[in-house]
Amino acid sequence: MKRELLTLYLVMGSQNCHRDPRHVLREAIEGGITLFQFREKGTGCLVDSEKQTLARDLLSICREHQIPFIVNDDIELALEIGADGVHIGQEDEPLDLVREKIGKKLLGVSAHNVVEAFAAMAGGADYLGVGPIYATTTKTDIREVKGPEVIEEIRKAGLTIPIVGIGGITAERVEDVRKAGADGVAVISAISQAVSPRYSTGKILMEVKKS
Ligand code: FQP
Ligand code: MG
Repeated sequence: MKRELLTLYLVMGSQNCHRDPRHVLREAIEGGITLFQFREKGTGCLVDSEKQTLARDLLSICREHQIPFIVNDDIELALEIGADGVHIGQEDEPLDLVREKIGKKLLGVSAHNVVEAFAAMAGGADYLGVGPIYATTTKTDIREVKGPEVIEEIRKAGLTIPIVGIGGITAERVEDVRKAGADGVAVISAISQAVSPRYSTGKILMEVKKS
């Protein structure tokens, strides 16, 4: 994959939004996100047909603007709607099995340390989501906060695979995450909870580009 796709990665589900997620996604696209992950998970999230309908709506918005659409966890949904890829964590379906199911689609894998990063790369991940870099309240079942240093360690170990940092990242923190060796940043709240998702996206994008 092209590393530039990871420049500003929006991860989001309806549970993260005060407003219609379709509206939030459109604004984020106008602001300049480069990749989108549909993560319908946690308290208040949609399930079954409602989840599927929202996924299809957000996919078509992404398609209108040539933004690749990744599905978190739910491989079957990704295949059903024709998503561009999936993201899985250490507690999700095994990597080899997922790769087998999705073929050439994009495969993102969460890694929390150098050992997991090597294993994900060996298993055929296209990119790594590394974190939580900073404290976050979006996800409750999280590992300990790592700081940008974990990305530096993975780079020092010789891994050149595309990496996006995730967890509590704001515009002010982008520079440190990039300096550590990340190709880009993934955010949920910084965009989905913003008063103006369009403005916040633009601000974070500017920080990534100048770093
Ligand atoms: N990195 C990214 C990405 N997306 C994610 N969803 C995660 C990490 C976390 O399985 P996981 O993945 O550990 O937890 P959950 O399924 O609750 O999200 F880099 F792609 F932004
Ligand atoms: Mg997961």
